[in-house]
Amino acid sequence: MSIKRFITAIFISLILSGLGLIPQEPETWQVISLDLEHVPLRQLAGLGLDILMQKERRLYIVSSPQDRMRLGEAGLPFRPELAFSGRPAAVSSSAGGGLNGDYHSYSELEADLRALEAGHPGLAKVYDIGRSLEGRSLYALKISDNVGVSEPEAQVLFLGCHHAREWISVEVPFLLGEFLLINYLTDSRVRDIVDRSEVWLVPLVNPDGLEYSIHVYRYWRKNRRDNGDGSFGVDLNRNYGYEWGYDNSGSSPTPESAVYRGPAAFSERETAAVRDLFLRSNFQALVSYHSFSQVIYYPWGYSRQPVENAERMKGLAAGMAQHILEVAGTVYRQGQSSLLSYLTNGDTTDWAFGLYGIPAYTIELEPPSEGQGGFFNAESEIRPIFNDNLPAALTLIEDCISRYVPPVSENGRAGQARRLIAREARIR
Ligand code: 0X9
Ligand code: CA
Ligand code: ZN
Repeated sequence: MSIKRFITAIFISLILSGLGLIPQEPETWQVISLDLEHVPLRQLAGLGLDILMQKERRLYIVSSPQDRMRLGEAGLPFRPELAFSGRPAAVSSSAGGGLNGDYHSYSELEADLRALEAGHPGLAKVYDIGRSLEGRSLYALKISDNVGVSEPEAQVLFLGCHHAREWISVEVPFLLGEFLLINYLTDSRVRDIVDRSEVWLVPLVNPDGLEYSIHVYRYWRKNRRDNGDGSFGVDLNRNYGYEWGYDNSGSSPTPESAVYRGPAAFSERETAAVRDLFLRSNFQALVSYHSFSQVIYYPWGYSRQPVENAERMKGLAAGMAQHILEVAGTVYRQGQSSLLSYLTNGDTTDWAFGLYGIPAYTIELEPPSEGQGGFFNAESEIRPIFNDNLPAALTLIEDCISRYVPPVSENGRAGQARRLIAREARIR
């Protein structure tokens, strides 16, 4: 555009914006993408752009308002993907399949959980069980018959994404929920499970970390607490309250460490939300999905001492590994975490087992090694990884159903009857 036209355009837009007639461009960072068919890479050289990645002939860029202005002046067309200013409300889900592909972002998961709830009334209910540090909702999906009622049924909890970069660990619990709901009417095994248990899913324990991993730094692990010393993040899988900070093996008191355990047990809103969900519930078993290395761990993590009286927990681990193997021949090892890998303290499963005595597992999903992809699972691997893990999850729930004894103080009819009898006995 000529100088004259440029000045005229600025003049007109100043007048119009003064009148409030054109919406102000938000002063935010945006992920934008350019079509490389139309914008050759060499045209972008020299613009000093922060290139995020190239995917399917599109180039993704983290852009400031100035970057976008320069692109506009150079006549290079771009498409907005995401806006962010570090505040969750500014993050739109307009990336669609773009930036994080088929994986769920926070807002995509929120929408999909709500869609499951809306599509399966009476069977699925979304609960807001807390807020992350940056203000995102921590969502739980409950799946059961009469879902609005708390019935005396076995409750099993599946958690995902304590660690931001372990994207696949969001998908497996989410797909488990979707599977149970989609197949409820047609599959008698699924119907039995849903009718006789309460399955709880929290696919995204660490939403702030996940968003940071999607938009800023793919390898981020912790949450996004500002530690006040220039470092960020607490390792949520070191922040639980059983033998928290027992020693410094695999758990660090140093804020900048990737395994920083936080200033106190349950100092983080995300772990406190899981703890509070436990306090309101009666879970019979827990699985926390992580990635990667194809292994099923059970406590202890804080000590090499063997767990006592845990034959059932060990037997179930062996059974789950066998079920996974039978799907497609994928080998998951299983055993005590501190013996099979390294010592840690303050992890989810030590706490659940240590405090509640329930079988508690960390399942490290595929692949087996860094060399085979590490934290990066192809989108085409999401389904097969879920399929591998489905029978193991179902049999764990079924085992809990078969052993379930309703508590004496439950609110169901039996409990009411017991209370009435007790009252009459007192009156007499
Ligand atoms: O270190 C962790 O929290 C888990 N591994 S991950 O690579 N997903 O971070 C493993 C926890 C299992 N517990 C022990 N190894 N003690
Ligand atoms: Ca029920
Ligand atoms: Zn992990």
